[in-house]
Amino acid sequence: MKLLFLSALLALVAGQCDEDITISSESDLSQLSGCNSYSGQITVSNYDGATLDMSIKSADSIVVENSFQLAQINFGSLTTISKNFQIQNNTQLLGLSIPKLSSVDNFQLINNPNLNVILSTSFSKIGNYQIIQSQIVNLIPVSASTIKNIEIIANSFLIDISFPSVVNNTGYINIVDNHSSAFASFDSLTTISGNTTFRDLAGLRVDNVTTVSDTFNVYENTFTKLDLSQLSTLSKDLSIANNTKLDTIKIPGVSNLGGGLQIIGNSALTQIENSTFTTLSYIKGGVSLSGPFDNITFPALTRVDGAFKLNTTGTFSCNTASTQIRPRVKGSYSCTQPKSSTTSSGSSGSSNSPASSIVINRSSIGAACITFALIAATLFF
Ligand SMILES: *[C@@H]1O[C@H](CO)[C@@H](O)[C@H](O)[C@H]1NC(C)=O
Ligand SMILES: *[C@@H]1O[C@H](CO)[C@@H](O)[C@H](O)[C@H]1NC(C)=O
Ligand SMILES: *[C@@H]1O[C@H](CO)[C@@H](O)[C@H](O)[C@H]1NC(C)=O
Ligand SMILES: *[C@@H]1O[C@H](CO)[C@@H](O)[C@H](O)[C@H]1NC(C)=O
Ligand SMILES: *[C@@H]1O[C@H](CO)[C@@H](O)[C@H](O)[C@H]1NC(C)=O
Ligand SMILES: *[C@@H]1O[C@H](CO)[C@@H](O)[C@H](O)[C@H]1NC(C)=O
Ligand SMILES: *[C@@H]1O[C@H](CO)[C@@H](O)[C@H](O)[C@H]1NC(C)=O
Ligand SMILES: *[C@@H]1O[C@H](CO)[C@@H](O)[C@H](O)[C@H]1NC(C)=O
Ligand SMILES: *[C@@H]1O[C@H](CO)[C@@H](O)[C@H](O)[C@H]1NC(C)=O
Ligand SMILES: CC(=O)N[C@H]1CO[C@H](CO)[C@@H](O)[C@@H]1O
Repeated sequence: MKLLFLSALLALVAGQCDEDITISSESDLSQLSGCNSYSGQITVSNYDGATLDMSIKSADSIVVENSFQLAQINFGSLTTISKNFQIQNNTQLLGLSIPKLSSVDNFQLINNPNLNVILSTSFSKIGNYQIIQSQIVNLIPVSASTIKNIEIIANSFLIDISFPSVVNNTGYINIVDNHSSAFASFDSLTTISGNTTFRDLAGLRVDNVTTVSDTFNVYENTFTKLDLSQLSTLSKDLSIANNTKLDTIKIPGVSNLGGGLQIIGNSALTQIENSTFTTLSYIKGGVSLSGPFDNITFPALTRVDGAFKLNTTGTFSCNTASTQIRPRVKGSYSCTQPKSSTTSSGSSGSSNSPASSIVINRSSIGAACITFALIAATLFF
């Protein structure tokens, strides 16, 4: 009873612990003294100090933004944030100390371009996890098995991007890093609900993923193998573009692709072989393939509902595509073979023959001879 009375008195002296509050100076901080847990949002904006210390244990939300003097944040007692934890636009911020924070719904570190030291424990409960533009070298570990969105962008010193405990991703994943050695690994991950993009990575491990309910994009990475051996459900588009060293793709278990397929600009990818799309039988959307292909095989393909576009600069020919692939395409079909000096087949209007290749229409040999004569005339006379 006495204790209750005492704390009630303290709260009265110290002010409210349950209203949204904005803090912009060290003296404003006294309004929080006596608050252990805070129901409401604490916003620190245009703060005039170099160090921000708070001893709050929990709050609905804490936002620290646009504080250009701030170098160090110390939230030594903080364990729980039920809504948002946002640290945003603090250009001089170097360090963040959250040694006990283990539960947060929306965790965002955005545009703190000098932030390089985070003192933390692991997140045992986390919704969104977003770190954009910092100099951190280590992620805050996640021990939770479920996570919502993951967004890791432009952290140019970050190499190890691993989420070993995450099993279910109920949102999207967007990992766009710029360290040339960055690798992402999700060793336990089985399901991804939202859009997924992996860009600029030197390594990617998502071996155990079985289900992707949205698009899956793999862009501009430098790894050589894309292994999705456990994947059986891919509900929307698959796009693999501009990966300069990629030479092997393994997605043997997807039989129905719920969207389109794009494989373009992968300069080392010469084979789409039996082990690439072993069981793929139906593609709901269009297909766009462009690259130095020597072999293209879809051993189980029966039907492509969308348009089919092939640009082959390897030895795989439009002739072969025309007999092996074209009969299964319901949408429009086109094949180009820029380097080829032989035929570009596919006789309907949708077939393109670029100017650089010579096309011989066998039913109009006369015309071809006239063309040849004209070329010869310009060359020799
Ligand atoms: C962060 O700074 C940028 C540019 O200075 C500004 O456009 C943006 O609104 C700021 N964000 C916040 C949350 O204040
Ligand atoms: C990543 O690096 C590339 C190449 O250096 C650069 O063009 C791009 O703007 C960078 N992206 C981000 C998000 O920093
Ligand atoms: C992951 O999601 C699946 C399907 O929704 C569910 O059966 C499974 O229990 C979830 N696993 C975890 C660890 O949350
Ligand atoms: C990946 O899946 C395999 C087979 O289901 C399992 O044995 C292995 O432990 C999983 N790996 C991880 C890191 O969960
Ligand atoms: C997912 O991808 C679609 C198509 O590219 C896009 O319209 C949508 O905004 C993306 N959603 C997210 C959350 O990135
Ligand atoms: C791939 O590279 C081409 C040519 O540089 C570019 O136009 C295209 O936007 C890139 N696509 C992706 C998904 O990176
Ligand atoms: C690919 O699979 C087809 C059909 O199953 C088979 O006829 C062909 O020999 C295989 N090719 C290779 C190189 O294994
Ligand atoms: C075909 O690929 C080559 C080499 O990547 C490229 O230069 C050309 O523009 C592409 N043509 C079409 C029609 O996509
Ligand atoms: C080939 O020539 C014949 C006769 O001149 C013409 O009817 C046909 O449309 C031509 N085919 C192509 C693909 O140009
Ligand atoms: C596995 C396979 O079919 N390989 C072939 C790919 O294409 C090259 C060149 O056309 C052939 O020599 C290979 O046998």
